[in-house]
Amino acid sequence: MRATAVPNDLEAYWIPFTPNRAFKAAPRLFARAKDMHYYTPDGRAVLDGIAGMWCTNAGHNRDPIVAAIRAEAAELDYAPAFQFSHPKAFELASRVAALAPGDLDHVFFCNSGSEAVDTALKIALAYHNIRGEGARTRLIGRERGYHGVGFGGISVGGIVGNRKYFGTLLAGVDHLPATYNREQQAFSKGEPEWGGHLADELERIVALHDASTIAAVIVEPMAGSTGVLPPPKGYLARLRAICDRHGILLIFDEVITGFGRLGQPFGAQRFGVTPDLLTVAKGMTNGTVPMGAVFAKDSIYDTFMDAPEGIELFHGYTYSGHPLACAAGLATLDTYAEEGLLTRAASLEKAFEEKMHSLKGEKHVVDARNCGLMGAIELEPRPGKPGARAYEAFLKCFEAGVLIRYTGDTLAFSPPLIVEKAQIERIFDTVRTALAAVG
Ligand code: PXG
Repeated sequence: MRATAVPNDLEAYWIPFTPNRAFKAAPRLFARAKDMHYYTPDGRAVLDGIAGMWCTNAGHNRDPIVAAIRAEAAELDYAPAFQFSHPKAFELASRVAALAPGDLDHVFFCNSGSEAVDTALKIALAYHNIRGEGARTRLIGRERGYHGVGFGGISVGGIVGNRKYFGTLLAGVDHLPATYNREQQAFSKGEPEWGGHLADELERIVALHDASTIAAVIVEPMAGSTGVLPPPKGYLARLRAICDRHGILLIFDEVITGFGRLGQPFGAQRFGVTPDLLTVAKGMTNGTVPMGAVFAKDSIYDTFMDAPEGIELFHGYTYSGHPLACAAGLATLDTYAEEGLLTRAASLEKAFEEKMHSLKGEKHVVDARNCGLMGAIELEPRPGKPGARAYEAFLKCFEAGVLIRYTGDTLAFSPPLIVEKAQIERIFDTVRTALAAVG
């Protein structure tokens, strides 16, 4: 056991998306990590059932990735991102573009999923503008969608708490209905049979606003944050067809589903539907150095490049394509390739599914759903106290040495893609014991 000194003043740090007062009264800290485990400051091992926050797909502190980041910090700490660049930015863009589906061949770098989403929305608007269709300004998201916390992302997102405090948001946004319906879909394995028709709601929205005013539709191919919602069979293909019919761009937000989570490099490949723009972050650098990106298909990129000489897109960040992030990304891709991690989820999916669905019938469990190495158990909320039951189950798992996530009354699971079957069993056995102990 290795102990780590802990700070004795927790006041200054304002922790994101966390009840700060409760947290500071009983803090949970991690001091280090290796492979499938975190270690608390007092040296207790915690099995990681959620890949950090859906991002450390190759497990923690992998030696080649650590070495690449160290070497780059000593070699090129920073290069200006506008008017200059550095070799690894081009190399990483080429290599990730080669993994992406279809002709999503061009890559714009940013530093997070939120920035990737706002970048994609801006590219969509500018694309129509320079083609002379500047009236296409509307953006369509989906209820229960999570697209980060920028103003663009919360506007197209569909989470009430993330929207209601923050003013008027972007104008001209509409939302598709959520694809989840427990009565029709409870305990589905993989893509639910029911719900493909919900894509046709896009036709209703088009009829209301007219296609000539709509720039883009953005969805997670499989929603993560709001409780792991696999797309109903046929849903994404129908969205694709409606977008094509009306000249609307389709954006997939693959911040969680990108880089192997669903058994293919991207969800687009798993579901056989190719978007026009695709956002990633998290797994791109195995969670090590912040990085996000937008993939654009050839015809979108070419439209910008066909414009008169000059800056084609008035957008970018000081840290777009940061050298450390690029070095981390390249080493991450090597690790994914060497260990077959971008498709490994496919070989573990059945074991993961069976073990997770074996929780059906346990106290409080009203649904279980999964796809790839991503799953959720939904609990009956405690009357008058939504979220309390899941929070308690989450705490009990943590005390028992297993890290999971909870959102509302849903427990979510998304282990690093190096997870072994015995560890999958341990995760769900721990959840079973926790559920038995939760009132
Ligand atoms: N899009 C999607 C689909 C996401 O899941 C973002 C954008 C924003 O990424 P950044 O890097 O700006 O946070 C996300 C982030 C959770 C959880 O457990 C999910 C996310 C982040 C933190 C927690 O539900 N997703």
